[in-house]
Amino acid sequence: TPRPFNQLPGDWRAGWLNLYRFWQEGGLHNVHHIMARKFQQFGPIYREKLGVYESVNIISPRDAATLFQAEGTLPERFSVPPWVAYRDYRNKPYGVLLKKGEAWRSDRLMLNKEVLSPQVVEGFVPLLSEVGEDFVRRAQAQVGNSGRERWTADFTHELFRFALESVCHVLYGERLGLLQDFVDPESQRFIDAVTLMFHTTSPMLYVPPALLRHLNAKMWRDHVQAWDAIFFQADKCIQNVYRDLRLQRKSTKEYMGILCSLIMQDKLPLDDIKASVTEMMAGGVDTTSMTLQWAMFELARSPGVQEQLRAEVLAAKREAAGDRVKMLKTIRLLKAAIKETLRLHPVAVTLQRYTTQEVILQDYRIPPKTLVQVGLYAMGRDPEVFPKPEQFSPQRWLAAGPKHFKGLGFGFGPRQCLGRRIAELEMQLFLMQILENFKIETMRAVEVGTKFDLILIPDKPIYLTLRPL
Ligand code: HEM
Ligand code: 2DC
Repeated sequence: TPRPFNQLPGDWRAGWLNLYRFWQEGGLHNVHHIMARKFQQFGPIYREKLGVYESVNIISPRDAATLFQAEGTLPERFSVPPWVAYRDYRNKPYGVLLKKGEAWRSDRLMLNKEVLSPQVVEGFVPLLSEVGEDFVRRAQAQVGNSGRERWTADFTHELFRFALESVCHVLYGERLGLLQDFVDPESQRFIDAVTLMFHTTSPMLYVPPALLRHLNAKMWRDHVQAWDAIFFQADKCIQNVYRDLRLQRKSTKEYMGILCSLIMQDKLPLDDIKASVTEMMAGGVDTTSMTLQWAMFELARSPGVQEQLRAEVLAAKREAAGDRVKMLKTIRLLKAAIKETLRLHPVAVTLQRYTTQEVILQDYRIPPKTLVQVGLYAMGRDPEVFPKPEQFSPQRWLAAGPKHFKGLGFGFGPRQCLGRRIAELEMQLFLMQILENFKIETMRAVEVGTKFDLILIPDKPIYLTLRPL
């Protein structure tokens, strides 16, 4: 018979002591390393208490399968307290990210139709390709300007702009012009605000924000300022589209973007549309840009893999006569390379679900309403799950063998990432266009580690070189 909950390994009895140790160890930016170490210490399941938050942590794909298969129709994840606190403080409605229960489900079903369904997603291809082409053009200009036949830089900010331009093109059907030489300072403010919002979230993750609010701590004030800037900018974009639609300035022939479709459907209240569109605009910046940066870094370090990908892309291009939609159907290795990037460099350190019924994990009884976390970062580097985990090998995703609950970078099930299809297409098209035009190189053999800043990011700048083929 399964063992009782109280026998779970882990130091879960002393929540505040644990939180204190965590701070001392510099845990703030090392959540992923601490988790990996705890799995080594306690085995594939452990119970933990940090401050007031209790969780059970698992690492194996089998346990992840058990968890997600029991999640039901209204799955709930850990809802990031400072994000909730901001909305309550400013009286802003929640979007799908923070809604729960039936309210979440009805919004999410409407959004799925316009954001995730295969029919509409194909319509994103021309919009996202156009942005990719502009990036390539800009890179070529930079190569020209350098007078050295190459462009070497820390691409972080270039990729932030690329990502925001991309997500806005599909959301609003309009270009912001972020890949031009002159960048609108307002858009740059939005990008900086999203980074600041993530950065100020992590220190407040385990301290009840109500407490910080009372202390009026600088961290909380910065956090509020960051969200204010995000909502202000998003609102301006949304108002623009709304006005153009009302004045019938938009041509109804071509695809007009996700926001227009949602407004014209008229099935969601405008406030709910705005809340979720704002979340998508903010969610579309650091996520795809960091993943692309990691992908280029890995390809620069594995020139053999890079050549294989390039060969695949060029063959696909010939066969499809340049038709991007067709090309996307044949680039298996490139898709695997993105999965492989997210294995080593997931955006989310964990996936979380509250159990709704009792589940058995590693032969322990886990009661309902328990927060269970899948250690995504730890799983990606566990040699039991991925042999030779340190090797960047897209091929492993195409080889025979079970992949069941191993590729979880975007989460799972009805609560998985809403932007998944946008993110995947954006990254596939970007990498395709880069590989068609440039060799990606790194100058030095610098080891780059990972830092937790709510999302996982590189712990130092990554310098990359693009060299025309
Ligand atoms: C949720 C990852 C890009 C919007 C999530 C979750 C993960 C994730 C792991 C939680 C899923 C779960 O609990 O099962 C990623 C990664 C990205 C990415 C790895 C890119 C590489 C984006 C983009 C957008 C976006 C581009 C916006 C267009 C969202 C939203 C949610 C979410 C709104 C909450 C959905 C809900 O609760 O119903 N993402 N994401 N993400 N993501 Fe993403
Ligand atoms: C952070 O312990 C660590 O996709 C916490 O686009 C558990 C946790 C809960 C939810 C996760 C979060 C972590 C990391 C960032 C995620 C978020 C859910 C969605 C969000 C993974 C792992 C993200 C980046 C969204 C953000 C949209 C937002 C800007 C409006």
